[in-house]
This record gives sequence, C-alpha cells and structure tokens, in this order.
Amino acid sequence: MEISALQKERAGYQPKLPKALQGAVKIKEGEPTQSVDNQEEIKKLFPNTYGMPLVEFIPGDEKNSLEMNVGIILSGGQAPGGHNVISGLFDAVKNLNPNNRLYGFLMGPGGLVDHNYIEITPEFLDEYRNTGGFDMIGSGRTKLEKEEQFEKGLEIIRELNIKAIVIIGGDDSNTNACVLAEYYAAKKYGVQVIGCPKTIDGDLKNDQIETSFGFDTATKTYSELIGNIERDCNSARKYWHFIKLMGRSASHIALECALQTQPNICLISEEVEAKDQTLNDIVEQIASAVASRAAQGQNFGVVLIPEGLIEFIPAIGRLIQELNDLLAAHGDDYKDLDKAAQREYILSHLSEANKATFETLPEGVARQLSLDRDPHGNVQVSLIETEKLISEMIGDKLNQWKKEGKYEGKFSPLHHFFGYEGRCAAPSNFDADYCYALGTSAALLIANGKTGYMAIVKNTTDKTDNWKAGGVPITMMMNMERRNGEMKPVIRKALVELEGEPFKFFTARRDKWAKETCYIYPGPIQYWGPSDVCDQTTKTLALEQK
Ligand code: FBP
Repeated sequence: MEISALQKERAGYQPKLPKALQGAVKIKEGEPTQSVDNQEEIKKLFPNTYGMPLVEFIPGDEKNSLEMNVGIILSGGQAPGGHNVISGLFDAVKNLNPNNRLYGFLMGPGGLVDHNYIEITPEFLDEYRNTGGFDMIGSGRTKLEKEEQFEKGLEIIRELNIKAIVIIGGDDSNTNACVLAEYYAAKKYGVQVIGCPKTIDGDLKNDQIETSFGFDTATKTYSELIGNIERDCNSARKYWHFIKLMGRSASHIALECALQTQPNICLISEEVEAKDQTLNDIVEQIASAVASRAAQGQNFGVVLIPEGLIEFIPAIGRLIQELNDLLAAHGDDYKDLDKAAQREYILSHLSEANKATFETLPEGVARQLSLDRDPHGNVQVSLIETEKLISEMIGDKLNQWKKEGKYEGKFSPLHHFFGYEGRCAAPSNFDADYCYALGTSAALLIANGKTGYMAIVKNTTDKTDNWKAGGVPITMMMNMERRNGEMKPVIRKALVELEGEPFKFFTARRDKWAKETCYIYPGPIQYWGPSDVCDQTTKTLALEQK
C-alpha cells in the first residue's frame, strides 16, 4: 500500500499509555450498580449481567500470562481512532501471551454471523497504526439481536477458540453487545463480550464515560473547515453560509464547533425541543439576525445547523414517532407501492394532527421521513437537506419583510454538509492516545474474566499519565425506550444538557456573535509542537470537567 509522508511519520507515533495501564495491573471493584431507569424491567431482561460493580485498574503484583484469543468488530459509523483501539487491544493481548491471536470480523457485526474474518498480524496492523478510518476490517450496521445470529456467531467463536468478542460501537451497537453478553452468559458458553464507546456524535457519554472516541478529531476537522469558510465569508462579505453538521440526534458536534469557531448562529436541537419551537419560529429567529446584520451593511454570515434538528421540532418529532410505528406495523404492504401511492397510504393512516404537519412539509423532506429506517430504527437524517429547507424559508420571509418595508439587504445563501469529511480523519493525539488506552482496557477486562462491560478511560482532561481506566457494566447505562413500535432496553443517549457548562458558555456569548463578526479560525489539527496546541481536548470536555 502506498502511503503519504505524513502517514509514514505518524505510523511511528507511540500513543501515550496512562500509568494505570502500564505493567502488571489488577482490578478494584466498586459497589453494585443500577440501570439509569426502569431498574426492574432491565434486571429481568439481563439477570446475568445486571448489577455488576464498576471496576478500576490499579497496580498489580504479577503479570498474568493468560492464553486468550480475541475477536474484534467495528460497528456503525466510522470514527477516528478505531484502528488505535485495535492496536491497543492487539499489543495488550500479545503482551499477555505472544501466542494469543486477534481476529477481526469483516464489515461489522455481520462478519461474525457470516464467519468472515481475518487474523490481524503484526505486519498487517503496522500499516494502520494511528490512521483514521475503519478500512482495516470494515464496518457495518447489521443489528445483532436474534438467537440464530448469536448461535451462528458461536460456531466460529468455538472454531477459532475465541475467549471474548470486543464490539466497538455507539449506543445501539453497545446495546447489542450487552444483549449478546447476556445471552452467552445465560447459556454458560463461557464467551465474554466487551464494548468500546465510539461515535463522532458524542452522545455516548455519562457519569462514567467522559467522551466517545472520534468526537475530538471529527469536531476539530469540521471546525477547521468552518473556520476556513468564515474567513472566506469575512473576505468576500457577500454570502450567508448554511452548514449542516453530522450528529444523528444530539447537537454536541454543532455546539462544539460553535465553541471553536464562534459563528453568527448555531441552532441546538435540544433547545428547540425544550422551547417547543416550530420551523417557522426558527426561520424568524435566523431571518431577524440576517436583517439586523444587513442594517449594519453586513450581508454575510455563518449558520450551523445540527443534522438531527428536524426530529427535535416537536410537531415533526410527533409525526416521526407515528410514522415509525406505522412503517413497523405495515412495512410490507407499503414497500411495494409507488411514490405517490406511498404518500396517499401515509396520509390516510396518520392521525389528524400529524397529517396536518406532514402536509406542510416540502415533498422531499416528507418523502425522506417516510423511507426505510436504518437497522436500528433511526430516520436517516443525514439524507435530509435541512440547511436548504431553512435557507429557502428564510429567503421567503425576507422577501415578505422587504415588501412590508421592514428589511433592506441582499441575501445570497450557500450550503454545505460536513459529516463524511471528518469521520475518517487521521486521529488527533487525544483520540490516538484515548483509543489505544481503551483497547488496552478492553484486553485487561477480558483477562480479568469480565463480560457485559464497556471499557472506559477517565480523567481525560488531565495529563495522559494520570488517566484512569477500568470498565462499566453496560446495563448501568440502560433504560426502556420505544423502538420500531415496541418498548426495548437501550443505552440512554446523552443529549446536550441545557443546564450544562458548554451550553451555558455558548448562550452567554451568542448574541454578540450574531451581531458582530467574532469568528475564530482554528486551523488544522497539529500532531507535533507545543502540547497546548497538539494535545488540547475539545472545549466541551474542558468545560464539562472544569
Ligand atoms: P454512529 O452512531 O454509528 O457512530 O454513526 C453516527 C453517524 O456518523 C451520524 O452522525 C450520521 O447521521 C450517521 O452516522 C450516518 O450514517 P451512515 O454512515 O449509515 O451514512
């Protein structure tokens, strides 16, 4: 494989491993845990993996030389650092015993079920150390939920003499990891399952998980691009840039990018929901900012829009809920209809209130909401062009105000969507170190006989040396939620907290950013140089942990 000069240099980077993970370690167990909600139901569904204690690694006396083969799966959307989780796991597994083998299941959880795998060898792994992407073994969104999938997986697990499976994924994939761990424990198969917190969306976090990996690199990459656009915008002074940012539900990415770049406007879906705002309210709010900048002769600006916004507008959220149930219940007869008949079908089945909302939506958006969900039951919001929808409506509003003599100015919108541009970026030093430590923790959880745990690394705003590592029972993060028309146990997603420090920091400054031009141009991620340039965490993490 041909590689760039940067990749060559970067391959030699040795991730900084926290002291807690160096040398011989042992486990310190805490108190038994409880799920975040619906304790009785979750306990009943997970009798073998519920209530386990939190664990932390502390210095141990002797090195364990356990023989154990391990299987690894990358699941869901790409996030920078995945290859480093595999490197950390590989090095730790080999360090325990050089005969140990690491197998990578190909193209996501489906690889386990279909027995598609490779053995990860040192030479093969070396090409991927500190690189972005999931191309080492590929990723996929197959949902592991059925008994026959678990049993099929077991066949190859037995054949390869695998002791444990590590699933690197977001909230949905780790929910599946927990279900799989429970199933193998209930059947007493002796196979362990460990999860690892991944997602650029940043919504897999809680009291135990400070951040999901990939969020740091992805937001720095988007912020670099937003900064470049801001500088262009401030140079030409003639466009309004509408930038949609990934993050299927939560607005952590948009908020973090706003903190890094100080755009004129950043919408936060969680606030829209809390204030019960309509699409029209949002349009008026942005149009007013455009008008007031125009009054100062500034016909330019930058607006950040979180990808998940549409689902958080309460009326549209209610419509999506009903559509989810409708599609889950009537999926088959609906699928074979043509476009127009599908629309008719939906309109004739929706309740009056949701029908009214559906009819007000532009046809493209309505159609997108009525298409198949991903395997986890999510609307594919990355395909909805919210940035165009909103800017078009703002244009209409400004024209109306112009006619009424309330506004004078020029409004030329441009549109961007940043998502795929950042998901495979070369990991920042933070993500490279964090992921390597997560992989090492996963290996040590396995060596200590744990199953149904997620590997964790804490204290991440301190120097790497002082990071702490251990595991959290996945059941601790679960509650019951409605999915595809049924109540299911799932990991609770972390949305932007309106009382949290990052949001408060933003709201204290946003009026000034809207009126004046306060852009910050963060520039590209740096790998070498002063530590306060190369090793800084996200602003979100810094504010949350301050
Ligand atoms: P994960 O939750 O699996 O990490 O994926 C997150 C994400 O990148 C979202 O931001 C985005 O909406 C979605 O994946 C896009 O999905 P796909 O990769 O299937 O296009």
